Amino acid sequence: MPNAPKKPLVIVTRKLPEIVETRMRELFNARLNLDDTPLSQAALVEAAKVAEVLVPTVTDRIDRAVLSQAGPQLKLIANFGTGVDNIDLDTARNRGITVTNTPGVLTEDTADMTMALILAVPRRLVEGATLLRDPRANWGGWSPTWMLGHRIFGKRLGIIGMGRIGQAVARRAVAFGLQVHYHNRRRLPEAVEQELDATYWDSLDQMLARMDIISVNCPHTPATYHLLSARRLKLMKPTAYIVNTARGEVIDENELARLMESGAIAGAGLDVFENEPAINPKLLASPRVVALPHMGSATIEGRVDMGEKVIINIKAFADGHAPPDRVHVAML
Ligand code: 8YV
Repeated sequence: MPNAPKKPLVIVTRKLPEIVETRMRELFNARLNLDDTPLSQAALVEAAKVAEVLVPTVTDRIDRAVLSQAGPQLKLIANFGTGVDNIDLDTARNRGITVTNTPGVLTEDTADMTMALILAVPRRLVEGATLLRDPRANWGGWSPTWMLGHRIFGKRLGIIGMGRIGQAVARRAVAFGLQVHYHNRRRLPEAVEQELDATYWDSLDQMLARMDIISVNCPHTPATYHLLSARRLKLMKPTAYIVNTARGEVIDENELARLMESGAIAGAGLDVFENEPAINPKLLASPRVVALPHMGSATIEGRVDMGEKVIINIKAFADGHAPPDRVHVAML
């Protein structure tokens, strides 16, 4: 009987859903992280020295230092996540390491969370809910002028980054009566613009100055780091809201906190932060900020689908095929 093909050593940096781990054990020589303790940089280096496939997440910094100490057997980084800003892609490419991600399967969940924040911030959802649980608040009942927020219907939503998630946000926004505007590196085909009833702005500056709500839905790349810089944030109307479910690094967080404090921006819904898990304390202190702990794709269905994508990418690679979700620097 011919020998069974050797299973690749796959090192997974965080605990994944049970069903994903079980399948990985069946298919690969999988080294799992059952107690979910995040790996230090030194532990990542050790993993890269022996793994044939590394499965990191957003919390692992796979930087030049890690990659330059990787052993020659490391041929694939199958990221558990869509964003790949945790990986030094140039160094990976120079060392002949393929990088894959998990696009598509968290689009709808992330768009739902974006829409939830678009609703929550102007309508003061968290403020109201928190208040009822505070025994000191002693709610005396309904009042015509109490807890008033602002209407969503008819307002202008400016989406920055009209990829899969941006378009899924636009579909939801249309159903809520928002006017959809967008800025993107490339203009969408006319048919898609018509379907979404979306207006394109070549100039991000001009769009920012005219929107009631801004939603950040672009990836974090060297080109989008602090895309919403101090100068650009100041272009927003003082009555405008900002929502970010993409990456904290796209917004200058300290400047956002300052502008929120001075009342130059009306409110913010933030699921991601520049230096996670640290958050600028001024943001957390503001009642006009709804802050979430990076939950955009946090559904069990989403995480299982992500795991399935990771497995398909590894399996294809191990069988000598091109994995379906290869990341190319040029496409970011
Ligand atoms: C994931 C995300 O939870 O996929 C992404 O880019 O931001 C998140 O939804 C995380 O990245 C997992 O690594």
